[in-house]
Amino acid sequence: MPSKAAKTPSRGPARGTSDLRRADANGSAPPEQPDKIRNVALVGHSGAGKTMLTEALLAATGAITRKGSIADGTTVSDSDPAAIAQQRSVALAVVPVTVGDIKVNLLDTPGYTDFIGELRAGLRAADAVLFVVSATDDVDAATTALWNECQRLGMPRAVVISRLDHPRADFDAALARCRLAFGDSIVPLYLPVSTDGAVTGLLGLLTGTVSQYGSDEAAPAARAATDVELAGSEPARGALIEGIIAESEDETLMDRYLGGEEIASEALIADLETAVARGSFHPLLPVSAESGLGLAELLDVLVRAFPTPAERGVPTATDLDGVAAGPLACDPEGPLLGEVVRTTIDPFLGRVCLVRVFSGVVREDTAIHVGGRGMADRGHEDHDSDERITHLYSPLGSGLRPVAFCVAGDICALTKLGTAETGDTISAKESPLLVAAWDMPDPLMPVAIEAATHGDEDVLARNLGKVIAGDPTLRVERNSETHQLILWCMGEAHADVVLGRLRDQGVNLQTVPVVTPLRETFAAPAAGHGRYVKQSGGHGQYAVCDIEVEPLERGAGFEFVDKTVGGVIPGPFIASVEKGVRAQMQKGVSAGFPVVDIRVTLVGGKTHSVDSSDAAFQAAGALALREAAAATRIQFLEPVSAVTISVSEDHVGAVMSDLSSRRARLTGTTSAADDSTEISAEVPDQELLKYAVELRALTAGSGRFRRSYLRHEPVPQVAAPAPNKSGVSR
Ligand SMILES: Nc1nc2c(ncn2[C@@H]2O[C@H](COP(=O)(O)OP(=O)(O)O)[C@@H](O)[C@H]2O)c(=O)[nH]1
Ligand SMILES: [Mg+2]
Repeated sequence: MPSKAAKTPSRGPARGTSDLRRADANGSAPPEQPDKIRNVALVGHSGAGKTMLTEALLAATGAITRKGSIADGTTVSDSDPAAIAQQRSVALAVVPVTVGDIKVNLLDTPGYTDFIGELRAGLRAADAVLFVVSATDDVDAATTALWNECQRLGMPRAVVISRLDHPRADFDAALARCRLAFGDSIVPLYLPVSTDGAVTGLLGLLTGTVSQYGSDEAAPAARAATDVELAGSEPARGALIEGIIAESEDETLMDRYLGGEEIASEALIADLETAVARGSFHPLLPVSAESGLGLAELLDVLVRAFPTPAERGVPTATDLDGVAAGPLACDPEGPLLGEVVRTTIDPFLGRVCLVRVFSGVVREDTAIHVGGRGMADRGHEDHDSDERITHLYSPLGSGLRPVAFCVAGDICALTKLGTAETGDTISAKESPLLVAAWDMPDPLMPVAIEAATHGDEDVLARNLGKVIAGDPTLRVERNSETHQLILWCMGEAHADVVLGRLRDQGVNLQTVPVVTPLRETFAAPAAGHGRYVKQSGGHGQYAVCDIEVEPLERGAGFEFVDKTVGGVIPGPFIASVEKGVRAQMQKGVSAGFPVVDIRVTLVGGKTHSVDSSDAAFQAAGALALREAAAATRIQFLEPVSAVTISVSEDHVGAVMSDLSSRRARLTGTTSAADDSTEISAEVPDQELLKYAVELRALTAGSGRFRRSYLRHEPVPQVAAPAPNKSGVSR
């Protein structure tokens, strides 16, 4: 049990106007037991109202005195300059609210697909998920896919229909859309009650009482439902009770209910709470962040029905040699096990790591082990180090409040850890542990960047490392053929945020068109004469060589054959010719791309006893290759990738016809278990530059794809680059 008491609440770095409203936010001491904690991820479409709901829950629990607004950029969740600029969340925000003696960590996730890395981090830290669906909009495919994923993982879930105060809000239609998307197991606990077309109250289906909301946000007045209201809600009440009874562990209930017995609502509520925590029952609640409608009811569900961290358990862990660790539980007395779910760079505090603690207690002034594995392909080498916790905080949006400890089940922020990166495991120094790396989606949209000036290159290199450390959905590549610096991003909005962060850190950079690493080869055999002769004044230069060039099969590389006779070129200079040819191949003979798959045969030449040199024969070799290239057609080769696209049945046609416009070669389709189809194709990389964005547009956000480099193939004449106009920066 934590021995130290929490410090007097003080505040993190002041940032944005929302800080002014946080004076008493989250002022209580951290919880000491996991059963006093709930971790709830808010997920759903961008614009569904997650951030405003979070803000309204903060206000409803007295943590802030006044709600901020999205338009003014004053919410607790969205204080990032990029979020304010984009008018939507771009990062995960942890916002604790206190309900009685329970701390509910709300994990407000960004809804936009580009920020799926932030969503993953939120899910990793959560024990239950709240799906926020706007009463005015459809449920998008990405949200449905996430629901199905939570279903597979058995993650407890509830749904709120938000923005009910909106003039276009239609609860019944929204409920029908949720059922269509998530299945019939979605059952409302409350129905909205309207007066003159506006929603003014909530009818509790189990209690038969109505919470009547006034014009102000003060606590609603409770009253008994009228007979008309009760009659109107009867079908929904019946469905709810049957749903609860079907999930109840008390098997006699169904018979008693069907036999006409009135089941006590307390018993039903208890069964409901158990079924929600187990993940087998999914209640739906109507809310309005604007009017405060449904917030108290929602908090009640979060606290009473959502599982405690102890009920959700601990991810499996191993020791550093990969041997399974002993059984772990969400227990403050257990060995320390936590995971860095997010890393950001704060201009004042440096690296800030958000840590979900699974077992044990994180305390100030203790030695810990920080370890990470399995992310080498994203530029995160496997690493282990022992560090010391010097600064421990409870996060509130981007604000931080110092605390002395953080128990199993809770979420804290650690600063001053030199090596910790997203996905790393935090454990006790004397018994280091590792939890398995999580699946991170592959960034598939390349963005080429350059430092604006030579002087900016160092600043860019230094800060790039910091940005990568915090963002496992970003991959950095220095292309060895085009020499471009490529940031692989999830999409354009993600790229904007990444570039914005770099610019904020003082990096002066610009984006440039991505150059596809083409290669050049000879379309037909050709002969080249290389004559490098300079005999005016001083020491002369003399080298002449004749070569024949033939194309080889794909992947053959380069062969050099000497067929000269009679020593017309002395041995060392033959090697010089080869060197010159190779150097020219690297530089290209037409558009600046490297030449591959040719055989060069040296057939003749001339030497001068005084003026011939290694340098002269290198120059002659290069010249000969250029001459040969000029005498024939140069064939460009382009990289082609094997692409596998996973898409729902109704989008297969659109994806197929789009593929045919991308010069793709279909190699097969298979149908997967979950109603989706996998389309395999070979597609030139040139056609995939924006596919991450375009596939999303084609499939209403539901399509996914993977790609891997297959081989270089001839570029059709129409798609070839203009000769000698090199787009390659060297
Ligand atoms: N009328 C009304 N508008 C809302 C409500 N909640 C959110 N909004 C607005 O809907 C937009 C999106 O809300 P936001 O919370 O950023 O959605 P998020 O992307 O899910 O976080 C913003 O313009 C909000 O002001 C609500 O309860 N009522
Ligand atoms: Mg948001």
